[in-house]
Amino acid sequence: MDSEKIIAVTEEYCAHNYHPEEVVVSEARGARVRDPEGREYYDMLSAYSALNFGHLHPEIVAAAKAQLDKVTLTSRAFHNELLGEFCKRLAELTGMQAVLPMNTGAEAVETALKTARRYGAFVKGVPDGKQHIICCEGNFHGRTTTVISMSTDPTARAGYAPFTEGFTAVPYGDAEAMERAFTPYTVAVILEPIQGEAGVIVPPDGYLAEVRRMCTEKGALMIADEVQTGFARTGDMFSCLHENVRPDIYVLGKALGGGIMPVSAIASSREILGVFEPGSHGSTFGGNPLACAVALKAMEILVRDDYPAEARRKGKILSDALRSIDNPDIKEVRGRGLLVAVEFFSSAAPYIKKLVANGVLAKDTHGNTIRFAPPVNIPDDELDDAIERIKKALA
Ligand code: IF1
Repeated sequence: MDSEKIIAVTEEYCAHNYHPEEVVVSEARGARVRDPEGREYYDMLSAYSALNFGHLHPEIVAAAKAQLDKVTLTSRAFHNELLGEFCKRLAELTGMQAVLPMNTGAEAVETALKTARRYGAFVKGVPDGKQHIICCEGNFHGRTTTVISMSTDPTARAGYAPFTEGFTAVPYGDAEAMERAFTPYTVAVILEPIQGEAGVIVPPDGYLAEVRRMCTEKGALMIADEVQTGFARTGDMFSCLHENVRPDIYVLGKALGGGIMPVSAIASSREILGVFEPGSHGSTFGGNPLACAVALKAMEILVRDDYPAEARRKGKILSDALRSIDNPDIKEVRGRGLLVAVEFFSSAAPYIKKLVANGVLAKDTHGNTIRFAPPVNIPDDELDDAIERIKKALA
């Protein structure tokens, strides 16, 4: 079928919970995708940073194919060969001791919230039902009802009440405001080291270290949601490392699945994850052998090919190029590593259309900001070509 017919069927039968660009991606490899008519595009969104390894990374595909000939799903009712290896490797990579595997980012966020509440009740002695968690204005942590209970975005909340209680949102980047929000029942702070959906908001230097200090002083758990910023995207293996901060809980997802399938997890200490006993939390697919095989290969590649250094190097090339564009409508270029945003004074929509017309796929957020997040392993010549096309579209 041609693009038009494909889009019509989708419009007819799929809920309109998105407003996608009118581009059908029918084939993809690396940083490039192709539509049914053979038109080619550079993917500068990377599925919101789930494609750090690009489309169909050959080694990850090979790992998936090999596992498909063995076993893909056991549930946690039985052991499988790879779960222990996966948890060990992810614990080492994060500098933590233990891991709880899930599937989507939102599930991992929910798992972190449940961990913190239980830790507060069972270990800190907070009366069960009084657990309090501090989050940040402008946050995006996923789409489940408890997670949007933390959201300050009316679009994410309208009509979904009643919400889960026990959250206080404070201005992002403001350490003093956060310090004032602590109560004796505060069991955790949850934040993105860089806010993605809010438009790639980079907090002031030292902010993460301040949050770490507060949580340590007050015995609250620091939960870093690195679903989008993790796995080299912002130029460090994890964005917290930019300030040498170790959170109590890492929330991880997206790129952990190697661009093949959903894989998420929380990584923490054995003591904190000790709040779980059999039957107290779980997931049908969490930790399945296919997910572990894909994630193990992805983690191997991240380190072997030094993705953090690649993100820093290419991020500078991209940011410098975007800053060189002479267009008075550009308000700011910001970001870190290969998570870069261009904010316009006017709507970003017309620029998105020009980008698509120039063979570049990107998406706007909050109407006036375009996020650029190519695969971290985009070849230099393709990055240069994509930049030339972006310059033409945004000039
Ligand atoms: C959409 C963007 C939105 C995330 C962080 C948890 C999750 C996400 C920091 C949940 C997911 C995705 C979801 C997708 C668009 C995209 C996104 F910020 F990346 F651009 F929405 F804000 N924590 N972000 O960024 O992970 O359950 O989706 O696996 O929902 O529109 P998930």
